[in-house]
Amino acid sequence: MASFQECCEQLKDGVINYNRDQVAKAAQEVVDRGYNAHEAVFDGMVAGMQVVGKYYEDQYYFVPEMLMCAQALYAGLDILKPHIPKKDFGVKGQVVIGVVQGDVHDIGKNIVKVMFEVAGFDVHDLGRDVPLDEFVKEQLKTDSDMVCLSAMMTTTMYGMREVIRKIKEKNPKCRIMIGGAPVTEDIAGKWGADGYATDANNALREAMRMLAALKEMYDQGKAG
Ligand code: B12
Repeated sequence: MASFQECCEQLKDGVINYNRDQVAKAAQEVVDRGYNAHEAVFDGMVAGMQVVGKYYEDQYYFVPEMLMCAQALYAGLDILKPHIPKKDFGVKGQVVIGVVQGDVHDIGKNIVKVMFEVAGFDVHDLGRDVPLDEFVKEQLKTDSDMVCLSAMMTTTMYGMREVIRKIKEKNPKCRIMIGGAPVTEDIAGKWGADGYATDANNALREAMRMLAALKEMYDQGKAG
């Protein structure tokens, strides 16, 4: 019988070696044994993807390997996602989320989305490589409280600045959070984002803080 630690090792190793079957089997084992699916995502698969990034930097892996690693990760995420326990933190909201134009890295965005969903947020997912104006349109259409922008490349992250500017012009009350590997708190502040987080767990925490503050403003009739 595999321990939780062993399952995480299998998940990590399966992502690194782009072995979808191994990842799916270990993910199923996590579910069958009632282990914590949330922790398995981070301690297993995300940890594996960090090693993949290192391999790519060292030119040991190239794009085809990265792609297969991503596919292996998704095979596990599909199995684990429905078993991440729902939590009611008492703060809920409507959120638009997507990866900005030119960028197809969507694993991080999808993990952030899972965290929002388990907390009971209403998530409008625009996907990846999203034309910048789509964020503005979707926010207005859904009257969402918050827009979350993801970018994984130094070249694509500049699109965020434009989206922030346009959304703030149309609806100053909307809260905007940005994230992804090249983004820093400093950049978020300079570009006028209301929030920033380094990972999906902190993204949820930050979103709840922002939405609670927004609700308080509305309650006091000061919004806008
Ligand atoms: C997997 C991968 C790919 C896969 C993506 C598959 C997919 N469906 O996502 C594929 C093969 C398609 C790919 C392609 C490319 N890639 Co790539 N890729 C990666 C890799 C190895 C892992 C990314 C990942 O999924 N990480 C795991 C997730 C869980 O972490 P994460 O994305 O950081 O997300 C977390 C946080 O950032 C945060 N977060 C993310 N989004 C948001 C949003 C908000 C609002 C918040 C609050 C938080 C938040 O929370 C997440 C979860 O905890 C990285 C290396 C790395 N170190 O990141 C390179 C990397 C991102 N890729 C890179 C490059 C260069 C490319 C290519 C240009 C390569 C090429 N020559 O073609 C293409 C670009 C394609 C394009 N137009 O987008 C570079 C980017 C360099 C840069 N700084 O600009 C990296 C950093 C590799 C490197 N070291 O050079 N890639």
